[in-house]
Amino acid sequence: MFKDKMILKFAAGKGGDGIIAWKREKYLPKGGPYGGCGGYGGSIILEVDEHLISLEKFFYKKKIKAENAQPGGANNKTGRNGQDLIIKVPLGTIIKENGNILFEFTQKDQKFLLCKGGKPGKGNYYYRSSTNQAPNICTMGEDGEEKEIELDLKIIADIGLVGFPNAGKSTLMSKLTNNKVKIASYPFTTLFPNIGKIQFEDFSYAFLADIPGIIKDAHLNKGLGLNFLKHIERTSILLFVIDLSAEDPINDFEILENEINSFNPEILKKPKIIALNKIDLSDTQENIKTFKKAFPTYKNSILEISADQSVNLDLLLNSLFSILNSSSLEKRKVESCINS
Ligand SMILES: Nc1nc2c(ncn2[C@@H]2O[C@H](COP(=O)(O)OP(=O)(O)OP(=O)(O)O)[C@@H](O)[C@H]2O)c(=O)[nH]1
Ligand SMILES: [Mg+2]
Repeated sequence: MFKDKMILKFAAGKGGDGIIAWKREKYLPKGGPYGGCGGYGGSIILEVDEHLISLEKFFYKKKIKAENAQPGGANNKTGRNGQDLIIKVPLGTIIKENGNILFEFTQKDQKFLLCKGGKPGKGNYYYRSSTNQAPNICTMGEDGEEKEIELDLKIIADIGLVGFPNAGKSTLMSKLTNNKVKIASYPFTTLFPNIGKIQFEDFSYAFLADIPGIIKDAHLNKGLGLNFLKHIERTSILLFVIDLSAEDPINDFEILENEINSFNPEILKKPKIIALNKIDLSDTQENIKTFKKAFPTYKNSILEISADQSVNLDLLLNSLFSILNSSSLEKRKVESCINS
């Protein structure tokens, strides 16, 4: 089950209470204060796990709580600290409280202290002084921070695949990346986003995101709707896949552009590559010609390919590589695999 949004309560552990205790030793008749302080409550820390691409592990949870600390002990013993709780979240998770962004996980190895554990209470040993040698007071440990948090996942990838159902997006994904996703001849085979890694010849790499197909009126919730488009909002390149054997590829492309535009017009400002797919099938030459004629401005962005038969995929990879390396991109560049 893929989940990319949820609201959850998080609570750090309570600090341990301080206690009142007295020194009572056989040959020490006067005794004295001897109550220890409590420990620190466990904090909640969020941390990126690059291998996660969904928030589903939180689905059955309502509240996540870190451990409380132990109270102080007699003999001025400090209570044990509550254990910090480290929770792994997918790269691309946005942490919001009351609609405000607290943190965004955009890089691997990032950590965020979400809820701080409660401070300890003090035992009566702490309060001893020259003027008060037998303090009869102690304080309680503080509650840990508690927050209601919205987790919103927007996958971070370099290239986003868009197209109608059955256009061949997943076929292309499985040819270009290490992710062998499900492919089938019926629409809506892909029901949630997938990510794969493209390895370029110079050992650099980029992440490709495959999202479910989009159809006409997806903005009115037809098909699987448009919610998955948020997962390509942060990509550097849009890779359209158009099925040349469809009845009207030109209309298909226009529909895709309109649907994306109604979701977020900013997405369409990204560099695009339009892969006209399935050229291995007969009678596709005419569609190629009319498509190119209909979109002269995209002349240099159109490539004819066969994902299934691996035709022109090297050209496609070259185009992706050169766009990713172009200095005009303010987004993350292709990183060297040595750093991966
Ligand atoms: N002839 C031919 N068939 C292809 C080509 N690429 C994909 N197909 C076929 O088209 C069908 C759909 O392919 P998928 O890769 O599952 O398409 P998709 O765009 O991921 O579809 P959804 O997940 O439903 O959105 C499958 O039967 C593929 O084998 C191609 O280049 N040539
Ligand atoms: Mg698919």
